[in-house]
Amino acid sequence: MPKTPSLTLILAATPSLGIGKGGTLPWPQLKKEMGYFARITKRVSPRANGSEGTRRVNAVLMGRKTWDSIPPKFRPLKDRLNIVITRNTEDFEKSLGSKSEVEGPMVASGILDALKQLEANIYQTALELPQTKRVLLTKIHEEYECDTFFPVNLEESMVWKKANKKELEDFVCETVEEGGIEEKGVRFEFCLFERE
Ligand code: FOL
Repeated sequence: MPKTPSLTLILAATPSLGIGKGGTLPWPQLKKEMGYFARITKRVSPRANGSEGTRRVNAVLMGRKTWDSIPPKFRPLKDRLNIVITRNTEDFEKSLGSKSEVEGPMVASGILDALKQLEANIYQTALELPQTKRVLLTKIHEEYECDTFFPVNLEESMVWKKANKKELEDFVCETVEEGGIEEKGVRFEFCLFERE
C-alpha cells in the first residue's frame, strides 16, 4: 500500500535567514554544502522503501527561479524526480522545448491549486502543510547580503524543535561533524528541525 508522502524542507540560510541573491546563492560555491544537499535529497529513507524490491526515488519540489538557477548540466537533478512549481506552467513548458519529453522536470500547478491563492513562496506554503514534518536547515554562520529570505525563524518558533545530533544523524543516515564545518573560511552547520 502506498503511503501518503511526507514533505521535508531543505535550505541553507545566513544568520538573517538570507537564502538567495540576484537569482543565485549569496555565498561562494560550498562543495560540502552542495554535496550534502545532493546526497540527502537522493537518499531514500528505509521507511519509505518498498519491501518487495521496489526502488523509490525522492521528489525534489522547487520553485521556477531555483530551477533557472541550477546549471543546465545539473538539471534535472539526477536520481530524483524534479518537480518545478510555477504559476505559468504553459510558458515554463515552452521554455523547456521539445527535449523535455525525454528527460524534463515535472511541472506543477495542479498540486498547488489549493495553495495558489497564496502568492507567497514555496517555503511559506510548504511550511503550512501538515505533511511538512521536518526542515533540514544548514546554518551558514557568515552574513551575506541577500534579497530573498526564508519566512520563519525556526529557532524562535513554538512549533519547530531543533533535533539533537543523534536524531539528525538517524534521519540523514550519516554522521554529522560536531562543531559544524568550515569551507573557504565559511562556517556552517547542518541542523534538523521537527514539528513538535
Ligand atoms: N542547500 C541546502 N542545504 N538546501 C537547499 O535546498 C539548497 N538549494 C539550493 C542550493 N543549496 C541548497 C538551490 N540551488 C544545484 C544547484 C543549485 C541549487 C541546488 C542544486 C545543483 O546543481 N545540484 C547538484 C549537485 C551539483 C554538485 O555536486 O556540484 C545535485 O545533483 O543536487
